[in-house]
Amino acid sequence: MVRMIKLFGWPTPNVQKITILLEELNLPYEICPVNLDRGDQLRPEFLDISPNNKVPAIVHNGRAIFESGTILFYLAEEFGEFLPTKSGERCSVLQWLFFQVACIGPYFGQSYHFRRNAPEPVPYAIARYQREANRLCGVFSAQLNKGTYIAGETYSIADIAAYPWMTLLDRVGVDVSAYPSLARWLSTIEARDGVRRGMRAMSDHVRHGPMTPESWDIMYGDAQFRRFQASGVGS
Ligand SMILES: N[C@@H](CCC(=O)N[C@@H](CS)C(=O)NCC(=O)O)C(=O)O
Repeated sequence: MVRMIKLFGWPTPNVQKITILLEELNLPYEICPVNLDRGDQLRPEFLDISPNNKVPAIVHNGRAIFESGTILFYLAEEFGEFLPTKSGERCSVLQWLFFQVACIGPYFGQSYHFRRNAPEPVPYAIARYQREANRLCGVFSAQLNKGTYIAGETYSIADIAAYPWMTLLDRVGVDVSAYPSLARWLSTIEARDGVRRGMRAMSDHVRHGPMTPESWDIMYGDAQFRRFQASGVGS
């Protein structure tokens, strides 16, 4: 019997990776919303589960796991799908999974931030992260010239990790028409039922309208540091 998985999240690309995998695996799960605009991610009870104050996190069989790449790896291992067992193929999936969490996520995230959320325009940062987002799409697209999926002919957690971020190309300064293999891959992935369900899973919680000054402070301002100042860590 599958014990219910608790998913702590908010409708963001890193959380959509997990809802896609859960839907693809047809697993029952309970969504525990962590309202990032309100600062739920900074509450002590959430920090016990996710010490870096970020979503996603899961709790399964009494074990708390944070970092989206680790959660994808754990669920694929635990339920025996979307991660090959043979060492060479497995390594190929893991390298593209790590490429997503180490490169695509952070650089796309910064490109998005400086284009949409920075308090003042910083042309160097906008150009720097836009160029890097484009360079990474070049790497991804070149790999997709060699196979249907990012790690070859088998759909895997590496595709699942990349997809939600690749739906944001226009917001990070990338014109998808410059990357035909990436455009072809996007259509292949978005046609999957599990992907569609996973992308919609938290749509009831999407914020409509701009960020308020209070939520900006929570996400990017002093609120991120108060707990360290209060405990004396890092002072
Ligand atoms: N490396 C982390 C990144 C997670 C992350 O950046 N989550 C964002 C939303 S996409 C978040 O929770 N931000 C809240 C905050 O920074 O306070 C992962 O892949 O899980």
